[in-house]
Order: sequence, then C-alpha cells, then structure tokens
Amino acid sequence: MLAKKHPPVANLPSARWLALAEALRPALSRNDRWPVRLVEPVADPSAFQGWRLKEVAAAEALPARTIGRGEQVIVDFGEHLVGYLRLELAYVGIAMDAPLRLKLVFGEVPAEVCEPFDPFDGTLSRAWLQDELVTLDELSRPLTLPRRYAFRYLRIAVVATSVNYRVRIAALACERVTSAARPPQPLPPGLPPDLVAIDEAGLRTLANCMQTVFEDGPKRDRRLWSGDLRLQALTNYVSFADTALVKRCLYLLAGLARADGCVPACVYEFPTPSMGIDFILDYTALFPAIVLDYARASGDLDTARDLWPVARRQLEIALAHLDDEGLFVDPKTWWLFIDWADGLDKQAAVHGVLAYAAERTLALARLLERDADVAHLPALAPRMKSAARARLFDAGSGLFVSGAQRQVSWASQTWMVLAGIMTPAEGAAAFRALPALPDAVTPGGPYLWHHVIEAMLICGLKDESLARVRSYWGAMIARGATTFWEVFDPADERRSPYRSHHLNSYCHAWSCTPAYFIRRGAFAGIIGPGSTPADGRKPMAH
Ligand code: RAM
Repeated sequence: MLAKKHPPVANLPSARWLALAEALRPALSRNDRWPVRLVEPVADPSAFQGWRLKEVAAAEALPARTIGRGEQVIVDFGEHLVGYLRLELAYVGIAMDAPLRLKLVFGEVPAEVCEPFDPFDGTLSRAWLQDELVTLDELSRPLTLPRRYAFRYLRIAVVATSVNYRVRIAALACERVTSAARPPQPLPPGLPPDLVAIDEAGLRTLANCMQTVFEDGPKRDRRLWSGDLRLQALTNYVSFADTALVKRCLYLLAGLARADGCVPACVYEFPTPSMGIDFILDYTALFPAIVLDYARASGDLDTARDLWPVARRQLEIALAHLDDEGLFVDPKTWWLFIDWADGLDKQAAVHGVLAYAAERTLALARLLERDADVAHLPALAPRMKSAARARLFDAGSGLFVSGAQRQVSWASQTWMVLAGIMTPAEGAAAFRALPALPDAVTPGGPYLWHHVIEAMLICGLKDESLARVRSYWGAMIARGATTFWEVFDPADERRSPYRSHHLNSYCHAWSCTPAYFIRRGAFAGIIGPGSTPADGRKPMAH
C-alpha cells in the first residue's frame, strides 16, 4: 500500500549513501556441513505439524546405499543451515544409458519434506518453496546447485533412470554461508540449560539471517525489512557485535528513500539496490529508533548525524496522521503492521508506536545536539498521552481499547506501556488481567511477543516475562526448532499469514530476541542454575 504523498525532501544524498552501503558489503564466511543421519517420515499427531522424522541410519550409511526409480532418501543435517548444496553422485549397474532425473526438496521443518507442496494455494509465490528438478546426463562432476537454500532436511527422490542403473550418493555437503563470522560474546554465567538452548537457537536464527544484509528470513523473503532490522540489530549488539552490517543496512534503507523522504519498509539488494513496494507506517516511525540504538551501541555519532535528516523525516511523515487532539487516526492509506493476529484493530497500538517513536527521536536529537530541529516534540508527548487517555482508556477495566469497536488486545496495552502512556502499575495490572479475558486479541507471532516481553519488563513483571519466553520460544525448541519461526501459534501449528504453512519462514529475524533479553541481563537475579522452566518441562536437547 502506498503512503500519503509528502513534498520531496531536497538534498538527501542518496547516491553517496548507497555508495557507503556498497563499501560496507561484508564478505561471507563459508564452512562445510554434512548430514548427521538418514531419516524417514512418521505421521505423528503429537509431533510438530503432524510429522516426526525417525532416524533410520547414521549419515555414514549414505554412500553405501543405492536408490532406484521411485525411491528416495531423506537426510538430516542436524541443525538449520543456510548455504549451497554439493552432491557427488555415481551410478551402479550395467550402464547409465539414460539421463538421471532427481527431485530435491529442502525443508526447514519436517512437513516440508513429508508433504507434497502441490496443489498450492498460498498467497505468495510458489517459487519460494524449495524444490528442484535436476536432470543429469552423466555423473562425473559434482553437482552444485546455483541457488542458496535454507534448510535442515533434504529429500532426494529419483524421479527417472533407466532400468539399467541405480544411483549412489557418494558425498553430500552444504557450504554454510553467513556474515556473522566472529564468535558471539559469552553468555552470562550460570544460565539454566533451557535458556542456553533458547539463546543458541536465537543466535543461530540471527547468524543464518546475517548475510550481505540482515535478511528477514533466508528462505523467504530474503530481504532487508526495517522492522526486522531493529530487533536483529539489538540482538546483534549483545552477541556478534557487528555494527558495520547495521550501518550498511541503515545506509541502504536511507539511500533508497522515496522522493518525499519516506524510507521503504523493505529493500532488495539484487541486481542493484532498489526500493521495495511496501510502506508500513509503524516501521517508518520506528526508523529513528534504529539509528538511536546504533549510535548508542557503536558510539558512531557521525553516521547518526549523517542519517539525522532522514530519521527525523520518518517521524514527521508518521505524525502527519495525528488528529487535532494528537490522537492517531488510521488514514487507511498505509499498511499498519504491529502483528499478524487476525482481526486486530491497530489504532491504539500504532498510537503507542508513534508516541514511542517521538520519544526515541527526541532522544536521538539530544544525543546529536539537534534539539532545535525538533523543538515541537517535548510538547507533543503530553498531548499524545492525554488524547489517548481521554479517548482510548477504559477506566472501568483499566485497559486501553482500540478503534470504533473499542477492541481490547495485548498489542494495545503493550505499545501504550512502551510509549509511557500507560504507567508500569497499570500495565502490570493489565498483563495480569489479559490472560483471563477471552475476547482480548492475543499476539499472533514473535514480533509482537518481543514487545510484550519488553513491556512486561518495564512493568516489573520479570518472572512473568521470563515465563513467557520459556513457554513461547521454549515451546518451539520442544517442537524440534533449532532456529525460531516467523509465526508460531501453539494452538494452531499450521497457522500461516500466507494460507500455507509451507510458505512460513522457520528461521526468522524478528524471532531471535530471547537472546537479546538473556544477554542484556533482563532476567538477572531470577535466573541461575537452580531455576527451572515455568511449566516444569525438562530442558530439551535439539
Ligand atoms: C513479512 C516478513 C517480514 C515482515 C513483514 C511485515 O513479509 O515476515 O519479516 O517484516 O512481513
């Protein structure tokens, strides 16, 4: 959806910014990884999405096997990987007197290698699903596929041979690529094993998304989204500490701003950097927060100063949608994101985002000594607060409501807390009340859950926020995750915003943040070797 047009901003040095971004393109580190076992599908209603992959042999058994027409083998690489596949094949039989046709299916989760992709009814391209047909006339050279894949499982099926030969997989490797080359900073000591596992999956998620930009998901959409970048950058500062990649991404987004100065929600790198077609009001408003976080983490105030004109412009564009009293009113011309929850009314949450963004922008201005540029902001905060409290606060329930239907949601309370419009005491009462309210719209995915955790921490609900990290992200680990997912609804494991659980990304940028909370010490004082998962589950190995 295209945003309301604003007048062009003169003199944004887009070409210089894009050149700076190009100069910061990172080298990728490359390492081979090999399968760890051979598996076969077992339909199991108690397993994630109904499929379990049972070990049938160690990976060492693979070269001794032969596969004939109509047969298949599934290999498990033991963890989620992003990289390039290399296969060495040989034929066994009288002669290779006809080409070999293979089907290769890559899966981030078992369902992708256990279920057919077709008929396909998803709302995004079928081409995101990672299957290939390969036809080979002879097998003397290794087969390297040109495309990069995101996967843990690989199904290799022989579609056609002649009757005179079978196929042997002599060698199989994945060249893993990432720009997260240096080892992460050490974890706080004495962390219980379930949180170590959650941190590890969080960092693997982040590393696998760290390519030549911070991608949202290495399977899909494989591009830089500003909303994802904000959370990836925060986790990166306390782990891989690669501030140069954040800087590159900030310059890419800024360099690709529209004529009116609006930064797109996403950008493409290839063949040349270009602007994505989506504009998300909440992402736009939060751009200055990414610059502020970057400036604080890196100390690089020069870059923040360079980006200041575009940062303040994002807030200006977003605040154009406040009414006379300072309340956000949905102009219906923008994509408002906030979360994937169905039926969520976003007015209150976006109002909270805008107030939060205004506060961050002011903090950035102060850090850069550019207060004069935003002299109107100090007076705006109390206006936005009183408008929200007058028109969106329900004194009876103590909760913020949203839209004409006065909808109650986790999203609204969360962003009102983050904006400082709801007090920590009110927020604590709200977060305690919400689980018992059947009509309150619950979060639809990890992006909003991240903000819920952050808001709970502000409200002093340390134990509750830790319990949520354990019960939500821990539940992905319990279901076999080695990276965290784009969407996860424990009550509906096939839930997808794209009408296809195969299209969901299972290594997704915005889900990596438990590692951020753990590493920044958010749970200090309540975690230690004796602490156990809230639901009494045993920590899972993965
Ligand atoms: C999807 C991706 C991305 C997210 C946007 C809003 O396409 O999952 O991560 O930022 O939606």
